[in-house]
Amino acid sequence: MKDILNYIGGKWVPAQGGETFANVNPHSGETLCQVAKSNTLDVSAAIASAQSVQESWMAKTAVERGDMGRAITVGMEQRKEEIASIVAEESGKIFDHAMGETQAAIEMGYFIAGEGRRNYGKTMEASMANRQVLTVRQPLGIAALIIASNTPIANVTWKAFPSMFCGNVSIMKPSEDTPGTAAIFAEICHEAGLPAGVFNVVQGLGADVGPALVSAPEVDLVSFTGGHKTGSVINRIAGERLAKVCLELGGKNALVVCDDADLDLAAKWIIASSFSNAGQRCAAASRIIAFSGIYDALREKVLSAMKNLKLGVEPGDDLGPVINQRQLDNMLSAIEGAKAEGADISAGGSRSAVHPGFYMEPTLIENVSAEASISQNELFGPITCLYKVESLDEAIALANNSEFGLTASIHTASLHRSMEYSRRVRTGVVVVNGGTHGSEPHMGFGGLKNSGTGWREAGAEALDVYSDWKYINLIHSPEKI
Ligand code: TXE
Repeated sequence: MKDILNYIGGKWVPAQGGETFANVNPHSGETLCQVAKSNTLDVSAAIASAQSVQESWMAKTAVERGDMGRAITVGMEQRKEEIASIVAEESGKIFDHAMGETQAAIEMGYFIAGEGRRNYGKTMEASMANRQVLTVRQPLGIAALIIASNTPIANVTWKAFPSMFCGNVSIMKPSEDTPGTAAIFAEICHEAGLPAGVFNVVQGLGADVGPALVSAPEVDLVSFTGGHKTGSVINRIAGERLAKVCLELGGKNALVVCDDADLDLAAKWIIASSFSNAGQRCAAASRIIAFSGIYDALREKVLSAMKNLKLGVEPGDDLGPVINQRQLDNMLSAIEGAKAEGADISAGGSRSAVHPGFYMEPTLIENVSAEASISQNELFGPITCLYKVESLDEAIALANNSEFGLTASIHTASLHRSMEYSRRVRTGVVVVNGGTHGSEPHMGFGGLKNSGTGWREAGAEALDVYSDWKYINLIHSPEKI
């Protein structure tokens, strides 16, 4: 992989301080390339570049901006193998999974491009005669797009396409763990003829460049995907200057299995939701809640399926490494903490030596209290906990016993149980007889409590994040024929 520079004002430039950091392959632990390690000077340069084209980009019609998004998407389609390879290499994903994510990122591009010929508003009549009102979406200005590493090309396009479509000029700060994915996206934007300065990429460590980007008075919107602790810091800093903030944060998602469920189906979805992407999904199932009558039978099915999971990044493997050493260390210490609180590690629990990279064994934990830190904290790895309940009420109370509220799933043959759970569980997404993950580009996504701040990204709902409504009142007088 070639060294990665910043993309500012349509040019590839090194960090002004001349520093770089290593882009590491989590599967092997090897350095892939060096990356521009930016500081506040680079952030200022990106802001100046964005400002220089803000008016001209805003002046484009929604159709023109949508068509530019389609040209970029076509470019992604033409280079999708290359994109997927970069995603796979720097995030430790199996190539087919990286390609699936790339395809979803492309679908997001086509979906938002289509909004160019929709972008619907409303009209309404005033109480007085000869006064008509129409609503139009208007751009916000400069958007700071700060993203995490778990699904890198999806995280790029979930923000870049709607932000650009709505008429904003954008500065993206990719995760330091997956810099190459945003870089190839910028290359494709450049090749598609996106005007210089409309989309900029500032590479670097969150602590070095994040605060400067978030606190800059020129930045009108901060859209962030990452941990709730970082999100809270961003919300405070940007909130103090009344900037618009959209936070897509973590989850501690519950998958409930009732005593009338199809246990083979439930076990299949437990494995997929808990361990695919090495559990690095905000929508991962990290709490499995089973009715006591089927607990042992379900447990056996899950444990035997876990034994067949293959770690690695080759075709046919099931899960790769976690993204970095720090995350792996966090998980291992969380497991030690759970054991200290009396939990049983029924499978896994250690670093896997199957490959030199940051591999965590798929882990199942039992006999842990709902209040234990491992029941409450998002670990973002292939670790899930199994709980026993006697009733649907108890399952719902346990599912809601979390500071997060992103997704939830229930397995049951009962329509009433599925509707009762869907109504009462405090999350943004509910799935019946499936996994806790799996939304699509045309569906809004987001959660309650520490999972978000009320916005929904993806779907047409994303336009509400990246634009504001204007109400235009037209008063016409009969005297002025
Ligand atoms: O996210 P971080 P990380 C959760 C998950 C994970 C935890 C940490 O629980 O264990 O977050 O993961 C940038 N100002 N999720 O380290 O630290 C940083 O450089 C501005 C759930 O990946 O939040 C990166 O680009 N920016 C989530 C981005 O923020 C700052 C997906 C995310 O980093 C910053 C990922 C600062 N002060 C993690 N500090 C989901 N919803 O899926 C860091 N950053």
